[in-house]
Parts: sequence; C-alpha cells; structure tokens
Amino acid sequence: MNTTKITEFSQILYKARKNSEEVGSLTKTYGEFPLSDAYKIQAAGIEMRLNDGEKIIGYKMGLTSKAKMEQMGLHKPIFGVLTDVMEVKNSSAFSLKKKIHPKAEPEIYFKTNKELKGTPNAQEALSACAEIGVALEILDSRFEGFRYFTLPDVVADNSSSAYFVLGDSVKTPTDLPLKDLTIDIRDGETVMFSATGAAVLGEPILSLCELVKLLDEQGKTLPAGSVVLAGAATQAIELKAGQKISATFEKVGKASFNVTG
Ligand code: OOG
Ligand code: MG
Repeated sequence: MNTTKITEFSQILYKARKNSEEVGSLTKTYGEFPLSDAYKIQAAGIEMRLNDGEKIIGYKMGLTSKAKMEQMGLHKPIFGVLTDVMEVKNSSAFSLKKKIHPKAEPEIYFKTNKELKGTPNAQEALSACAEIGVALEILDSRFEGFRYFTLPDVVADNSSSAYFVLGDSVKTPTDLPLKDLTIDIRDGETVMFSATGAAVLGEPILSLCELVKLLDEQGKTLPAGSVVLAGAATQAIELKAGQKISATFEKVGKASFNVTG
C-alpha cells in the first residue's frame, strides 16, 4: 500500500473516532492488505493524535484468548496503542454520549518499571513488572456493526481501543499463580462471564512477552513505565445505560464503572 493510501485510511479512522461515526470496512473498499500495512495505518493515526497533544502511556493486546477469538472470528494476537486521554478513573461514571457501540471486557494489566525488548521469556517479562492488576477495557470499533471486519481492519483501527479503567493491583514480586485465579465481568451482582487467567495465552504474562515480540518485529521496544492490557479473558459485553460494570480478579481486586446515558 502506498503512503498516500495509508494516510487516507488513517484520516478516515481518525475522523470517525473524533466524530463518533461508523465507517465501512477498509478491506471491503480497497481489497485485502497485509497486517504490516495495517500497523502503518494505526501508527499514522496515533501520530495525528500525538499532534493533538495525547501522550502514549502503553499498549493493549487483543485476541489473546479463545473466547475473544471466537467472539470476533479472528485468530491472531494483535496490539493497539493506549494514550492518556483514554483512561477512565476507577469507580467513576462512563457516559454513552459520543460513543459508537461500546463494549466492556475484563483484563489483566501489567505496569513495567524496566524497558523490555527483543523476545523476553516469561521470567524476564515478569521481572520488568512493577505491578499487576485488574482492568476493564472499553472497546469501541469505528467500523459498522462492530463485528464484520478483518484482522487488518481491526489493527488499522488501533485494535478497537477506546477507553480503559485500571483497578486494584498488587506490587511485584508476587507469587500469585495468575493462570489459576478467576477473573470475571459483572453487571451489578450478576456474573456475566468468567474465566481463569489461563484463558489468556495459557499464562497471562505470555501476553506481555508476545507484545514485546510484536514491537521488536517493528524495530520498537517497550519503555519502562508502560501500562499493558493483556487482552480480555472472556467475551465482551455491550454497554447500556444503568449498568454497573465491574471486573473482579481473585486475590488482586476490582475495577468498575457505572454506565450513564
Ligand atoms: C478487537 C480487540 C480485541 C481483546 O482484549 O481481545 C481485544 C475487538 O474485539 O474488536 O481488545
Ligand atoms: Mg481488550
């Protein structure tokens, strides 16, 4: 794909995000394009947002669990960029105004205190973490209907990221067996979906390893101080006014927000 087309697609998605409007799938109008081009569109879109004053604070991994791969019909881990304006304070209200078709999903997050690069193993990745916590990601695809798109479309659209809530965390080193702990998403007291940490690539820290590997393929490293969402452990749920959404991660704690109209 030439640079003009990459810029054009990144502008379409940038405007859709700004105006909370749906747009058609890029691959439908253009035809298929490789993931490498999709990441270039994503990066060009982030560049525009940095020019608006947003600051990168980390990354989100996506499609790291079977539940999500099956819900979306897409089968390969991907990443997106998180900026400061996307953070919603824990336990606060989240308004549906100017959102397209938001969904929430329960995630584990890592906060690093050392740079990670190359292809770290689980032990190396873990030793670069200052804290491990529970988060809610609030997705909002810029594409019509949310679900009828291909992997390059999603990646170009910053992997459907919109907002995120960071909840309770534990400081590392910790000997918590992340893969055996239950994580769920609730509306009020009702558990909507639940899984164990193992739902995320068999062991959640492997999601951080995978991110660093994907960044390395693009000649990038993960800076110290990054927040990384590991990818949803369960399906996402559609947001409606009146919901009291929370995610609970056994022995770690809770993240929550209330949905308002
Ligand atoms: C793609 C992003 C997936 C996750 O946690 O698996 C994701 C999507 O569902 O639109 O964020
Ligand atoms: Mg997610």
